[in-house]
Amino acid sequence: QGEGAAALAQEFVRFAVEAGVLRFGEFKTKAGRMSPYFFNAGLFDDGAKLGRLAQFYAQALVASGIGFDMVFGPAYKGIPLAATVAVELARLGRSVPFAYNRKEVKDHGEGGTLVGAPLAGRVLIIDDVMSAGTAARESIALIRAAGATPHAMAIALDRQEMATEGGQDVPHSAVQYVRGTLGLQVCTIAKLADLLQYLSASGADAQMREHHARVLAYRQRYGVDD
Ligand code: OMP
Repeated sequence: QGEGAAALAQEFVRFAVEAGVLRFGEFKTKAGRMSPYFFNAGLFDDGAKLGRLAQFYAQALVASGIGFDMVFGPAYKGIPLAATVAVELARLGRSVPFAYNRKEVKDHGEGGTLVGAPLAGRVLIIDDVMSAGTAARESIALIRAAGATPHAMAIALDRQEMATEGGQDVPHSAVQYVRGTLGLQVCTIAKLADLLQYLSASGADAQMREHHARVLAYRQRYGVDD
């Protein structure tokens, strides 16, 4: 991680905490773990926050140097993300085609489950959080079925914790699996290590120190090495 990316990650964590999107407490994750923090991207719920979020994705993408021919937003949460990121990329002079899927199969009108530009070339999938990687696998299958190439993924937060397979913990994260086994490039705005750094830098605040200790304990139990 370069200096610019590290600074962007800190700025993003601060933004997410201040927006109430990244919260501390006790939360149950999809994998059934009790987590001391939770990132709920659905709470970027006004125009200003959504616009700022899209800027973070676009900046991280440009800095990553990842090449792609179009963006795809998986239903439902990926749709506004990919749409706003496509707008932001165009603003930066990099307009690319945009598509998304619907979960329901339509039996009238335009038909099919894909909306927007035809899937073609190197596709960038835009999603919020990767935990176990279930959503990623679905998008990849859909893009392949359309004859395009799943090339990269952009996510806001990499939780850097063990993925699960058949209910069992495995010693790698979903991001590591997507990179290593599926061969996609992954761009993340921030990861668990950035959250820990943010919390330790806020150590003058007793509450933040407590959050830091809890998140650290969580990482010791479920975290993976970089
Ligand atoms: P996978 O599709 O298994 O990678 O899990 C991603 C999903 O986990 C997200 O779409 C959310 O439903 C959920 N999630 C969060 O959104 N934020 C978190 O901090 C943690 C989770 C989670 O349940 O692990």
